[in-house]
Amino acid sequence: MTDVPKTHPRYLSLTLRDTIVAGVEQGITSVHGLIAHGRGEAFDYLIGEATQPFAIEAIHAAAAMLRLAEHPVISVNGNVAALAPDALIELGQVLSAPLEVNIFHTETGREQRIQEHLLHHGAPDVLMPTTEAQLSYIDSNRKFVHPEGIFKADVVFVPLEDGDRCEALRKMGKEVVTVDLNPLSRTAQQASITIVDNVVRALPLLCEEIREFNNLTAENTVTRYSNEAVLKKALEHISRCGNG
Ligand code: PTJ
Repeated sequence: MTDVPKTHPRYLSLTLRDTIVAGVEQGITSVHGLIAHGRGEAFDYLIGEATQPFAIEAIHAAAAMLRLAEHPVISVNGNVAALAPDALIELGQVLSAPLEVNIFHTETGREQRIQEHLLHHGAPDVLMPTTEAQLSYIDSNRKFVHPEGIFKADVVFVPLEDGDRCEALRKMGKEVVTVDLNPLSRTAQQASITIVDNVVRALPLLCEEIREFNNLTAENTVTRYSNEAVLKKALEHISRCGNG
């Protein structure tokens, strides 16, 4: 790990960089994941490296949607596995939902290493992609899913996604909850609910919100939620920052 001192003004951001680099070194994160992380960092900088009200609004709706789901599933790629394994496991526990490995960049053994990493962190079980169940409308490695996991899910939590699968899942009639720092990404635009925040900040807040969840107002929360309006607020926030 880095020798950056804790007093460094960018200590947290630099520590996260170390974590993602360690993910690559352990063979969990794809080397492409470093580029995705850098893009995320740029947007995080623009939103002020803090959870903003538009993210809180989306987290509230996401908690309701995930709690109302009959079969929610948490999709895990190489970036999220490295950045937030404990929070992913906690989310699985509060929702009683399975974690499922699903990656875009195929590399021998990486899916197994992600599975082992999550089991090592205390996940009770981790579903793996299969050839038995495949998503429609998509050609990449992401189409291979587990029949009892993403294939069967009514709501899929897919943080840091590439747009294709989000679109495919929506076409298949599933709801998608994502976390993406870029409000302009295809995933952000196509998901049912987009939390525009860093996944390391958003996941613990989402778990907390689900724990304090009020069943009586849940349906209303989901019905009233507008992802378009929330993304607009995120973009307005970014433009205000840009204008000083
Ligand atoms: O492990 P794999 O093979 O499935 O690959 C995972 C990545 C993330 C490399 C893959 O899904 C990919 O290429 O994603 P994209 O298309 O680069 O999109 C990633 C999105 O996540 C971008 O919009 C980034 O801004 C955003 N992002 C990056 N880091 C974070 C983030 N959003 C939230 N929190 C972050 N820490």
